[in-house]
Amino acid sequence: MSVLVRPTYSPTISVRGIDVYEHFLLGPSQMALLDDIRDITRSAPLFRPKTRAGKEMSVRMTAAGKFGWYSDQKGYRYVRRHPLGSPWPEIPASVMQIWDEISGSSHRPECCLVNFYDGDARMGLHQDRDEADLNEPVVSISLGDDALFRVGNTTRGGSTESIWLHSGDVCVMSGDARLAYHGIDRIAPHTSTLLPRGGRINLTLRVVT
Ligand code: MD3
Ligand code: FE
Repeated sequence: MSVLVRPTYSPTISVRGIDVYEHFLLGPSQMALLDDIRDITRSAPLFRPKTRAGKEMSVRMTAAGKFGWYSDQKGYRYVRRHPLGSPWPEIPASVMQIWDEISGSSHRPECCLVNFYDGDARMGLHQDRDEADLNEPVVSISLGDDALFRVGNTTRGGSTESIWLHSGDVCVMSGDARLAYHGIDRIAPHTSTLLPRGGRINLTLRVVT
């Protein structure tokens, strides 16, 4: 085979249409990504968004790209600046490469959301539907401690299925799965040594406009 042909990858699990590429990233790539994430959090520090009800979320967040995610009493929305006032840093080339290898999209992601979970953090079941084109996939990268990921249906209620996401796993949500309700029930502390002080980082890549 020509060396110019790109490798193709197959998901190792599919749960409700979400394709999971387990251990897609080997240790050295995970460490390189972590260095790039540290650059992001240096210029765009993690913050704790507030829900519309004014309660602080347990997940801390920041972002890279043209848009980041923000939430306060006015609700959830994409914004062009970090709450401290600066534009978001650029999406690292390492992260763009993963999108190019796995998304199947010819567009570039405009938002790389960085979610940080400490041992007690969780994310309730929700849909991601604030993007203009819901036919564009979402790619998610897990780093650090294992997380119990739950996925349901495209409408609220009904049955759900859960799987553990591990450091280096990459998920692709496209088609009907793009609108599935999903969330993180809990983190399993001390299941990875990637983050010196433990916890989990999730990167989600989205085309916003
Ligand atoms: C299924 N993040 O940022 S990643 C989110 O682990 C979010 O931080 C979780 O849900 C996390 O919105 C889950 C897996 C994931 C991400 C986006 C999706 C699953 C998705 C969008 C549509 C459907
Ligand atoms: Fe989500």
